[in-house]
Amino acid sequence: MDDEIIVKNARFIKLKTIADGIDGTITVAENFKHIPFEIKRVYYIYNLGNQKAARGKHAHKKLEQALFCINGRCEIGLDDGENQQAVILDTPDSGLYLGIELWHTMKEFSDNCILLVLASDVYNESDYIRSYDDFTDYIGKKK
Ligand code: T46
Repeated sequence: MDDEIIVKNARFIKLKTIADGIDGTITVAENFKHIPFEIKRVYYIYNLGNQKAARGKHAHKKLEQALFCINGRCEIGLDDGENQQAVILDTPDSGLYLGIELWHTMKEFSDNCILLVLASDVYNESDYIRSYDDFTDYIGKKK
């Protein structure tokens, strides 16, 4: 599993965290500070008890996102059309910036996984590229 991001348009994000001893911990994400875009949508994925669960398998044309596994763990497969890698998300204060034109797959979820996603825009199906062939065509045409 990779500790270093080699694909385009992705990087790890570290959030500000304040530990309050026996009273727990606060982790904070602010627009343009920890998150490199204005957050327009928040969604979260859970109920991932089935070991075969796999999500994603698409890329976005314009949407930028930040993924945080705020409980449990999961694996994110990343493919920019040239390089592929997999990263693990398993701490609530460290996440993944997922930029444009990156084919991504989420899998290997722990039973208790909650994947929180911050997105730069509202839901728009026309921003998705849901076929891998269309993805390679799309990025190929832009070169
Ligand atoms: C992404 C990864 C990380 C909506 O109606 N509104 C929404 O905001 C979202 C996120 C989804 N939906 C609908 C669209 C589908 O009918 O929910 C259904 C499942 O969505 P999808 O198959 O795209 O879910 P994932 O987990 O494969 O992908 C999601 C995001 O959709 C996607 O943008 O990058 O998480």
